[in-house]
Amino acid sequence: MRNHVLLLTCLLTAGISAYSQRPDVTLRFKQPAQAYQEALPIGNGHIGALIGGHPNDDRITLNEITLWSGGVQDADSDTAWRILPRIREHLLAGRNKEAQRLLQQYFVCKGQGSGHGSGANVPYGAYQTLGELRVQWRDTLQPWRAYDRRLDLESALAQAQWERGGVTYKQEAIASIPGRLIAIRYTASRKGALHFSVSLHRREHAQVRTDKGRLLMTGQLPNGPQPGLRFAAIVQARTTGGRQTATDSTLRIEGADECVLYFTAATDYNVADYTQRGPAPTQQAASILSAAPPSFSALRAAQRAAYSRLFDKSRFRLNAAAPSDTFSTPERLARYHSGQPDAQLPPLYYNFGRYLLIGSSRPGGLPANLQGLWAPEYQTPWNGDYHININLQMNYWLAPLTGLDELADPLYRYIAMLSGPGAKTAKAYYAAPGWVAHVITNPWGFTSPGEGADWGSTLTGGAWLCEHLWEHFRFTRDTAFLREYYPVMKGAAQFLQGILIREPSHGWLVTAPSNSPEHSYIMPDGTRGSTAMGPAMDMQICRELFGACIEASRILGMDEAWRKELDSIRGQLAPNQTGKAGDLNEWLHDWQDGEPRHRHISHLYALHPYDEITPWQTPALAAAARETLRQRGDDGTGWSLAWKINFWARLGEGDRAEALLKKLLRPVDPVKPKGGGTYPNLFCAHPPFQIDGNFGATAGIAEMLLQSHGETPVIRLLPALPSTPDWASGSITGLGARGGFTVGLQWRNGALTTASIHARKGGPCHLLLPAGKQVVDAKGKVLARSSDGNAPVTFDTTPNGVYSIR
Ligand code: FUC
Repeated sequence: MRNHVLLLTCLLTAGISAYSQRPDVTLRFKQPAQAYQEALPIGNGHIGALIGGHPNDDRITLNEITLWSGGVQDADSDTAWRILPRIREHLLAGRNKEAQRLLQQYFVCKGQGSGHGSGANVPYGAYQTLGELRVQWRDTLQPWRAYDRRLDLESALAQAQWERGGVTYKQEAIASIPGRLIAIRYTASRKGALHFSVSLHRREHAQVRTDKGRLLMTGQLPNGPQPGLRFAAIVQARTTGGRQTATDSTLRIEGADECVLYFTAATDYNVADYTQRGPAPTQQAASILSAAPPSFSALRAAQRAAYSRLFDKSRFRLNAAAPSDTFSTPERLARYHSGQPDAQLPPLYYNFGRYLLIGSSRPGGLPANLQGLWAPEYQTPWNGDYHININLQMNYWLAPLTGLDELADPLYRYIAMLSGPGAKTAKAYYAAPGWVAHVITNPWGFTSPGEGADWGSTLTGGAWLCEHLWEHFRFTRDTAFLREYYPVMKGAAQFLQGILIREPSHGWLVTAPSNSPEHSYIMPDGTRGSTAMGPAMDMQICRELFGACIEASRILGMDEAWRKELDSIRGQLAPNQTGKAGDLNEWLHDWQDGEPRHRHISHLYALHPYDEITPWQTPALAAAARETLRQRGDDGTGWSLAWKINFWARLGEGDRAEALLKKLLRPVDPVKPKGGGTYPNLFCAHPPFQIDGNFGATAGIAEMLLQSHGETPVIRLLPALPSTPDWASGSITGLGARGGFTVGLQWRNGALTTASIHARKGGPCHLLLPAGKQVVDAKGKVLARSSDGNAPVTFDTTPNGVYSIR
């Protein structure tokens, strides 16, 4: 104990100048950021910044999550439904090429769609940077030295420190939760040593001026040729000592002892109704940033409390030591890649993934986009949008697993929002009831097919999103939530129900026309194409959503007749099939892959995220899934690697999952990125930067340690623990399990030692209890004992009851 106190005192007095870091919660650099993939992200779900910490000319990227160009448009081709019978005739007769030709001609969106991924100046729009906050220091002739920069994930504080001319300078930045403020404090070891100018920049569509001593940026983004969303940002400086002056567009700080820069921003995007405009952004920003904002310490204390409440819900620890703590994060990545151990990197990645979700998703805002909310670009890659053939979904896999359910609220609302325009799209293309969303979506309610028939016509995007509504219920047993969102699920199911046709060989019900996300096939006659009927993923999504609606309607006591109908249809859907090569068929037929190593492995949807295939319930299909993964290989884009971690975890193969995690942690150069991996600041490299891989791998780590699957979910402790020394001993708290449980675990030498289960709702708990273990309640009463560790035990729980396994 005395040693601990001593150590703590040393650490506290050393501040950040000592080279100590907590390797599972610290990102660390020895240089200012040269590229944004070296900068430190901070955010509160509404606004965010990338802090580079440059001692001469610091350029801080600023973001606001609703800052989207483009606007509401009608991109539905209203008479497309007339061509549907002809497309289907071709498909039924095996003339896929003709079907795809018609699709490209009549069945894509009206207008320019996503602008081929560069839609900033077309109506689809793009998520854009708000601009840059520039801090230019006055005395830069002398070089800086003793540089240190770090992000502490436990307190969500980004700091940089350097020395120049015998003075130590320090920059500390936080994104205030629950406020919509970012605050950056500058201090120096000598009084009166702060001299710099502060300015705001945006390359286009903005004006900056000073207003009552503050910087005010206002602007309006384009909606194609029309004016679009309006925005405003305010920067205010509060100094202690010295002088602060404002010129036309710059704040000058001279001889200050301390300076705090406050930043806020707002747009007139209306989250409650995207077709309407919200209040004027300038007024919104002015009301957030009052003339006398709270002190940095007050903001920090409030932020710390609000942040810790979320971050501390789950903590993951591996007991093996990290290498010497003098290494920076990029050095650690390089060492790890060269095969040197660093058992603290997986926990760091896990903590960072959760940190990023806390920073980019917050009730009342939009969901985390392709870059979360951190983007320095005016034309973000793929418009930084909401791709719903994997990417948006992957962003939220971790939420129910790692104690961050409440942060998925923007996603749930977004799904409900899409169901409005999606009903119009369903009529326009399929003359079908319910709603549909295809592949690309934006905050302007875009649900039409994309502009390319080969990729843009996957019709299960919206239905896949509904999985998140159902899973939220499975994890929380929150019936009020289910009642609220059931109509959205039902609408997506009604659409699918309305478009199923019978394929000629077996009479199975299939979707048509669709495709398997972004992949292509080669038919036996050599025809290459994408358009198909009944791709495996569509059928799995139908089974999952229909199953969810059947159970939900039963729980809610509604729609009895429809439930029966769905049940009967569900049994007639084309099943999962294994091909002659032993892998799972991606299409209705055993066709060859257009790209055998393709990044999407959509037909394994049934293995993850859906739990239709599990090694214990469907061993033959699990073997086919394993073979599919073998054929696809272990390489891929960032998110593809992350998905593979989840697949291997579901197959119970911890070592493969760890191997994939190691691949994902391969260092990627921001300037010359090549292949999937990790940038110096741990942002996932598709490349380019896409945050889905960060979130997906965080979920994957959780899946390695705890799973809960099946119609009556059975909790499995350590289902895919790697056998390597790094993972041999450790602990994790706060993992969510289906049925309304929160689980904590400890293990040593690869075996579970103890676990605790918190029954949030109460009710029966089904658990695969390891051999030799028993379940006891808070009073020590034994509720269940394991026999051989292979058969699940069931015990009753009371609401808020806590149970131990020992
Ligand atoms: C999907 C993927 C791409 C990329 C894009 C944003 O379409 O196929 O790899 O991640 O989304």
